[in-house]
Amino acid sequence: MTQPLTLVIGNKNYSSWSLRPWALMTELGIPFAERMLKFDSEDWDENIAGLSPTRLVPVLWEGEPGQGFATFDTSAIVERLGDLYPDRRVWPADDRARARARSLVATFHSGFAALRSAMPMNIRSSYPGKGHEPEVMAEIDRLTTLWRDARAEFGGEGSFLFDSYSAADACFLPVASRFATYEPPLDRDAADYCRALLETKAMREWSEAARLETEFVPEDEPYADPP
Ligand SMILES: N[C@@H](CCC(=O)N[C@@H](CS)C(=O)NCC(=O)O)C(=O)O
Repeated sequence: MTQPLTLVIGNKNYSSWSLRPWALMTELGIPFAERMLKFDSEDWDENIAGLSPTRLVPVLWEGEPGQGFATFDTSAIVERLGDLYPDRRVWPADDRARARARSLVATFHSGFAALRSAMPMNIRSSYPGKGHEPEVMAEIDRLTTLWRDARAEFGGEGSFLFDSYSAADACFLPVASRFATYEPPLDRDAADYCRALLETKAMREWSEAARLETEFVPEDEPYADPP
């Protein structure tokens, strides 16, 4: 019997890593409580050490947060969810599709630094044209090619990368959000895929909450002056 789950997350406007497991759990109907620690807050300073062994978010707790069992880093959290809920299709059922899904997630997790630094997730903001440096555009081209190839080989008629929504799609939600904020030119396949991601129920719910947040985190705001 799985103990109650709590996901420790950061600000919804900015925390791209928190969004991934939150959306995956929400979309797959895995019950959990949310504990938000806002960046640069007293709550963060007082509680991050107790709630996160790495002092980063997200962290998944089984049982009492801070006392139960912690899994940290999004990749490990996704694998833990797959172990706890083998019937929920965290990954595609077909083994080659699953291998490709894991390849896409791993390659994004460990790379695409130019895209991540020039286009930090900022759901409530709109900066069309910002961050369109050549190295960022080259990464976008590489990533959208990986998407197109996965969809062509495994996606069937659906809107997602594989036959149904999976951890791979959750991984790319923040990318779709970045593209909505910075509006780089995208080919039609990539634009359609991003639209499908942004229209998922979990993403709409998260984005609605993100737009209500007012905190300004300077490290994530290269294109705005503090209010
Ligand atoms: N590789 C980690 C990255 C986690 C991460 O960098 N989280 C950011 C927020 S999105 C964080 O906690 N930043 C707080 C800090 O650096 O103090 C993962 O996949 O979970």
